[in-house]
Amino acid sequence: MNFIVITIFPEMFAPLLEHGIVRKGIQKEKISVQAVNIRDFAEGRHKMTDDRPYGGGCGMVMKPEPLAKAIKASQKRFPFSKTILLTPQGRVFNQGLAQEFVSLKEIIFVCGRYEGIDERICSNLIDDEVSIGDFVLTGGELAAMVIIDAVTRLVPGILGGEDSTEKDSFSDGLIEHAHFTRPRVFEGMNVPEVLLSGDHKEIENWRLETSLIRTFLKKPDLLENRAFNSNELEILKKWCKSVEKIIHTQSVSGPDALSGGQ
Ligand code: 4GX
Repeated sequence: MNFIVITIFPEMFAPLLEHGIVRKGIQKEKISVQAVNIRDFAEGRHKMTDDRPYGGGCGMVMKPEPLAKAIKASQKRFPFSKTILLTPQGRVFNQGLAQEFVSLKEIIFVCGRYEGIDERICSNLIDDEVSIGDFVLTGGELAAMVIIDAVTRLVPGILGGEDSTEKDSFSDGLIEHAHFTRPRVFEGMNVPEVLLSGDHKEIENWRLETSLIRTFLKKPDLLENRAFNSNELEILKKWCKSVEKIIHTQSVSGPDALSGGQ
């Protein structure tokens, strides 16, 4: 997987490339990230990359010529690439898009600054517009980094345990179960007993059940269109029975039965 980022601030990408999984991916030659400086394609003594907007108004717009040259040079180097503009107007990035992007061989990210880029760039040189969320950044660079980060961890052979990306939240449509590590007691709070039992089947069950509960409480919409497997259905039926039992107790003993002890 090869990424090019087109930017006026190529140095911003160094920290992403020097740490953690992205660095590991580069070392293992599973990914590459190259920053292309738009200024290198600018003309004149000042190498200007922005200019005042036609029609007036505040703010600056990125000039089309250097940007077009930078994009064309990158597309020439990456003939099979998709060119993506980071903009709040784009479709919102999510895990599904990350999975879509990881199947691409090459991606070119165009990072705009100021009020944006000259409209005439969009019509011919941009394949797709993506946003990382409904808020306004000062430039596309952080958005590109977010996407590179999320896509990189899906590239096969980069994360240690091959199945750990498949198991984590969203990839299987449920929120992840809780995690615990040593010490056994932290600030008076215990690790759930079942996790110390060594019974792997029970542990798997507990994880699935807490996963389902957390999804039900925090993101119930994820359960609405889900095709449940038999283990999951068992757990849902168990809850159903528990709830029915509670309701049944009420109707047999009457509403006053519970306040009797007060
Ligand atoms: N998710 N921004 C881009 C300048 C700009 C505007 C229009 C091209 C076209 C953002 C986001 C984001 C702010 C990056 C405006 N460039 N990018 N920039 N949210 O807010 O991706």
